[in-house]
Amino acid sequence: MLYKYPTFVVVISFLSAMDSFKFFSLILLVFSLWLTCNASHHIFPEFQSLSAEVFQVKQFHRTGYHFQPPNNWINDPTGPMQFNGIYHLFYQYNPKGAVWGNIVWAHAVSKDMINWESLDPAIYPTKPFDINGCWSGSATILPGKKPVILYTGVDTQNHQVQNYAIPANHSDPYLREWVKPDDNPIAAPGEGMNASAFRDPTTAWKGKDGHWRIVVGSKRKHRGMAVLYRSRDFVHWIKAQHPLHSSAKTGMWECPDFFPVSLHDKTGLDTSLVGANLKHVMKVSLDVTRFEYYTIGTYNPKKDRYVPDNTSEDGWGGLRYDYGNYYASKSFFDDATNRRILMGWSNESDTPQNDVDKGWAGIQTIPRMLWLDSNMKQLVQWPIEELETLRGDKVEISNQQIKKGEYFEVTGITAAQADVDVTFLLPSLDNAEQFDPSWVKNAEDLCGLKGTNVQGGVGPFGLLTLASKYLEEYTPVFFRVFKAAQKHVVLMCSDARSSSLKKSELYTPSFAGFVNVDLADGKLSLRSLIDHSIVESFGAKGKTCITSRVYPTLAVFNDAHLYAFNNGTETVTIESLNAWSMKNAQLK
Ligand code: DQQ
Repeated sequence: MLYKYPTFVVVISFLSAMDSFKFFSLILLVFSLWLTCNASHHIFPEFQSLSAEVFQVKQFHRTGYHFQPPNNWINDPTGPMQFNGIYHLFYQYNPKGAVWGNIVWAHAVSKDMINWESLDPAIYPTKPFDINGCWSGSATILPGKKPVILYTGVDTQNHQVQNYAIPANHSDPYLREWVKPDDNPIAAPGEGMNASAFRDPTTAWKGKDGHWRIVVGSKRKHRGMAVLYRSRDFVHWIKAQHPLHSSAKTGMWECPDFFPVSLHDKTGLDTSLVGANLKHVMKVSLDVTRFEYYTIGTYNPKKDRYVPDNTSEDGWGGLRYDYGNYYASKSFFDDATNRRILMGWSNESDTPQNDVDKGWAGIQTIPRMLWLDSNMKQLVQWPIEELETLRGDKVEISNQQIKKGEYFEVTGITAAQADVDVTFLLPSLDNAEQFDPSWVKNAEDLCGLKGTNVQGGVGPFGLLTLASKYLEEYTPVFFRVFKAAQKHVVLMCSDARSSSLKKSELYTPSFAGFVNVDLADGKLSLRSLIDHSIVESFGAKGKTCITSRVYPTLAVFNDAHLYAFNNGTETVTIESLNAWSMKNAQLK
């Protein structure tokens, strides 16, 4: 059923009273300062070892099909791999509390990366070279089917060093037990290196000279860098004279990831592959702002240097895997299915005290397949197809017009736990709003300025996810099309400002990114994975992705609703909308 949106307008008009650009700029400024002051993991010693068992773990806002352990804090996915048909997810975990601290490598295994069985932690502090923490790293499968984990240990002097671990028993299909040989560490911060900025070794790649290479994230003053190491035997590593790549004023590079992508299709490539038919990707996680950016470029294996293409901005304004709450991601090549798979962590947007109260913090996002777009300038991501096995009841809508100011409810599915895939058909773009070139630098500000409530020409249109019945709460995910000099500019937003009645303590940004899409066919698609407190959205078939963490108070369980809306003057048509209730994943 279609509604003219009186209620919607009342609610959003109320919001719009506060919705001045200055106000949100101020909020953004305050938040940037807050983030800057709180770079790296926030330390809350008083909470670090408060066992979640003493608190009742609240199920409210826990997810149904995203990976979470039963309680406590989690962060980065580490060393994801597929070995003998079993997928391994290791992740940073605090066994003693719901804030960051006491970090070990927790371990879960799966046959499909959706249903997981948790095992005992694989790596935890026991040795002088990791006694103060077992931090992030990667897995490499050496010839002869020998997996090796490289990880950062925090040693007795609180220096970050790189270590290796190998399975205790290769014939255990789950590789439950890992051994840390005594010739660790394999790399320690040398003279002139910052011992607290030297971490997160990548998966290794092998050169034609038979030497393995890895990079380790680091910084020199404010220059972020990927320090290069080489080894013939995987045990003795020598630091190269120069980094594989570095970039001024980007600060500490955490969790670097470096891998090839095919120029021709979606097929994933082995990390060691070089040649003419591929490009390389370098992704880094920026500690200062807690977002990730990547470049597409060329790796010169002879010089061991990586140079980003001039179409990829190499710095703060660079392309992001995800413009929302997404960090410390890591990819791996799945040789069983020839895909490159990306895993990422979605942190809470709530206070540490709330994490402690609820007894858990952090979600792993749905694994994504990753490939190079046909324009060769960016990557494309899409939830792995295995997720579709959790699809239950389905609703289909087609050729439904939504006129200016209308919205309608998508009924018949569990809106708090759903997968929605919609394609909008746009009318003529003649009445799109004019794009001010100064907006190009900051999509998030633009979304803050022009949220769902500011009427446009073509858009805003999209979905209101996790919405309460009378729209007191909703997380809108939507597009807005602008007219620029030579082309149209498409803005995609996932705006958490209206996501919860509980406002004061939450981080509720108007996350946004531009979508580099050709609108010649007049179509724009949006897929959102909605799961109680997370909305993972994929615009234009995965060209722009945004994840939001939200904490509705009314739009929970069966009281959550899903709407499609249009607040542009131009009618848009839903060419097709397919929405599914999602079953729970099995998380044992
Ligand atoms: N988390 C790990 C570090 C890494 C950071 C510690 C990124 O190794 O740099 O838990 O979130």
